[in-house]
Amino acid sequence: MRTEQPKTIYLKDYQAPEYWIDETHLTFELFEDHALVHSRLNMRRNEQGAGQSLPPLVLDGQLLELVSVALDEQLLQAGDYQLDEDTLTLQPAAAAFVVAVTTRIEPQHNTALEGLYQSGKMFCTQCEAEGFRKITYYLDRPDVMSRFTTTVIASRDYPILLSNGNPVANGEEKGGRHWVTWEDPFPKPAYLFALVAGDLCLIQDSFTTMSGREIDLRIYVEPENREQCGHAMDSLKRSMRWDEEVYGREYDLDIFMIVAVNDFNMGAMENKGLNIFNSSCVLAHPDTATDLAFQRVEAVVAHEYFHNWSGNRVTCRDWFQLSLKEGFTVFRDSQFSADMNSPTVSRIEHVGFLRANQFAEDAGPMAHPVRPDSFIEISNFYTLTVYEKGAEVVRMLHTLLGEQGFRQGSDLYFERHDGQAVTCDDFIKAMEDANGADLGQFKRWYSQAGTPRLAVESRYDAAKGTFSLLFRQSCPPTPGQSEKLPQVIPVRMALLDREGKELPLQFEGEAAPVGTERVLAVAGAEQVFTFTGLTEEPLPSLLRGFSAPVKMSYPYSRDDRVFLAKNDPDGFNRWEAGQALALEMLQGMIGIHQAGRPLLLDQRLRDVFYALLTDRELDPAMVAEMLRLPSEAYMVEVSEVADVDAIHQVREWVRGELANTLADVMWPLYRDLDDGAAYSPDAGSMARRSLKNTLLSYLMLTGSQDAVDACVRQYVEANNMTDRQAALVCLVNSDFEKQKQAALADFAERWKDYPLVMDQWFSVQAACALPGGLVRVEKLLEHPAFSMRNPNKIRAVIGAFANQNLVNFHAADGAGYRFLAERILQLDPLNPQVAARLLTPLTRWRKYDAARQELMKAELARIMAASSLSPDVYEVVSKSLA
Ligand code: B3K
Ligand code: ZN
Repeated sequence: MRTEQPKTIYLKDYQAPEYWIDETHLTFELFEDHALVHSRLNMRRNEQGAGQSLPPLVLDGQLLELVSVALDEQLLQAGDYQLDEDTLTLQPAAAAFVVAVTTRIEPQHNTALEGLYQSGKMFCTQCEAEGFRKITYYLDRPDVMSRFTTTVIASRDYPILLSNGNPVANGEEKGGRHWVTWEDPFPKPAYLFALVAGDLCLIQDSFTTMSGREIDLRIYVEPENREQCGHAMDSLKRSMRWDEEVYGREYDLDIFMIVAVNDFNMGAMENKGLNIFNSSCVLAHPDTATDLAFQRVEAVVAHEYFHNWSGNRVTCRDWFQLSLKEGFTVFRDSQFSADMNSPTVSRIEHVGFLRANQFAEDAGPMAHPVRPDSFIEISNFYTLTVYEKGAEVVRMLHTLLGEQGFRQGSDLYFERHDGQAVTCDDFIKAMEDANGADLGQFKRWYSQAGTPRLAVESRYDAAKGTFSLLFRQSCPPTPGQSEKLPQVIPVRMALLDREGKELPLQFEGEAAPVGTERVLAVAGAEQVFTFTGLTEEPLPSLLRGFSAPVKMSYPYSRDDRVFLAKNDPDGFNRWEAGQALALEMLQGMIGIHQAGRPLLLDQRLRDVFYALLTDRELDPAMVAEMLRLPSEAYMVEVSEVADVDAIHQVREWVRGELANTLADVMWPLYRDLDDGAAYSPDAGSMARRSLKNTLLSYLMLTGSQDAVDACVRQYVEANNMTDRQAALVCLVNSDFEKQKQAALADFAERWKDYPLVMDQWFSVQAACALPGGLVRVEKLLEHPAFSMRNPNKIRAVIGAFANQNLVNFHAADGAGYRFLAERILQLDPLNPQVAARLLTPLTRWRKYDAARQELMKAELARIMAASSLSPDVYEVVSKSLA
């Protein structure tokens, strides 16, 4: 923890490095209470832009004990170098030289989980973004790429010793110690370095690449998890095949390894040839993991694998370009998930998440462009904007250039920049050059923060048979950006007739209609598109598939929305119409509720639901999505001033009304779906479980004995975790105290030895909106399975409470805010990255009423006043209060 004010780093200050590191030779001696790291760096001056005299060599290093440093084999004395908190400075005497450094570190005390640390007994690393400097002194920046050779020496208690690349030698040492040397032939930045040492079991498989090379696939886990790796392995093989087929990308090393660790700050890390994963993103067995967890494992395995090209072979010049690899790779993994599952449902889930969460970030004090201009702590910029909005930007390119044009662009990008560290401009340039396109204006998506608004109106001229769409775009100010320029917004659309059929589309000036769906590239602040040849006024279906991350409005009547929810041939827009209908009604009812008047449900929502429940032709997963009302988080996001109590009460009341008036059609459907079939992980079975469990949660709202009996039976008889957990959620959120306690006790007893399952047990309770949430959460913190050292546990209890349990977290007395602030202050000295992330709900204070604003700000101020904050927490708190 440091005392001086953290510095801001600016993109505009970027300068190429003064030295390169051609080769990096590392030797790790691992002991129980410390590790020695010996590094030998073959360095050379960067001749580009070089002046006469040799500049000093400034190596990054943090929390290191320097044991020795030598330059060209000469041991240096204290006066020969300068050492401060963050750097080691030497003066080279020649343009090429060798630096040899030994540092001593204590992985067992590394609670920040960055650099080299211990998770349980296992040693592992996390170096992105700037963790390598906690291992040894280095040029810890992504544009310095080096060939690594790594030797790991440890006691035989650690039989598995891993690093990047291929194992090239191994041997025994005296005293029961042994060693393995790994060589990675691909130059890489230090953030992709990895090391693992532990007593792990191996699950092995192989993959034959498109050119016929045989790749050795290995998943290493702790022995008790051996049975839970099949899904990750299958997902890996599917990802490898998919990247060959869709992007023409082949794997390059002979081995690909995944290691699962229990203590990990995020989901996973794409280290070259040695991906390290949070165990929650590897392990999946039907008895212990829900369908959602299965899908997450598939997506994260794919994401990290795809990084091998979009991230590792072509990496980022500096951390401002983070979205170059993250936005592109999230886009790639979402395409993969769409291909492996239902594309429409998968898009609906993505968009739901983006709108509830990224839009909120874009409207808050931490709003930043996809390519930020400045940061204090880069760890704070692994955000939804960089990842999710970044992926939407790449998706828009795909929409504008088309499948083939996009592929030509990505081929050129990979070919042109293989082995380089590049920028978002280079990515766009490749897309431009491959397509002869001008993306100059499009690039504003990288530099302007905030969610654009797109207001659409239409005019129908019966006499001329024309229909015009008028688009007006604007973008609200965000911190540091008061004025915004128009962006290129691709609007995928169709025009529907009275039966819901798509009409042929002919622009004014075109000789004949072309197709029934178009992408309109809205580029002006105001722009009109006129269609001709129309004999009746059409109903537009706009922004299909959410073709741009904007807030679009069009003056649909409620009946229009009902019509679209029932008839739009585009599945995504059917869902969207239903959501918009429900949202509009809910918002109206919130006003009525606040005025103290009785609520009444517009029958049209019930009619839409009835149609969904009785149409057996529809995909059950799609029906499940359409039966879900807009989330509380999304309702907060679209509120001017969010009244969380009213949102919760009105939403629950509407759910209850729907359940009570539709129970007669829900029951037979539930019973049909609850057919006791053997568990299967395929998409069709997942879809049926999704609908069944959505129905169960509605039926439980009727409060009937039949419902609770069905729920208890489902809990007891379930042959998979999806059904069991869904029943548990319903019981926990019900007033059936006896059944609830019985299920919770049973669950805890049954799964006490499964940390990931216990995470579910924690989060189901932490998210329960019934009164008394804070007291329950405080009790959960006392549970022996809870630990402030394990990020998964922190997210399962504190994270679930603050992010998902809105009514309890926002309790009017501010107790929820105080609780969170206290936990953050407690966590910051241990793990600043996770502490800073926990702050998110407090940063959204501007969304709430004056009294809550004051309470939230007071807690932020209390954190700010604490004596020694990490730069991570300091940055988020100071920007939130600014
Ligand atoms: N690249 C890593 C994220 C590292 C976060 C460091 N604070 C995981 C991923 O996006 O694939
Ligand atoms: Zn990533």
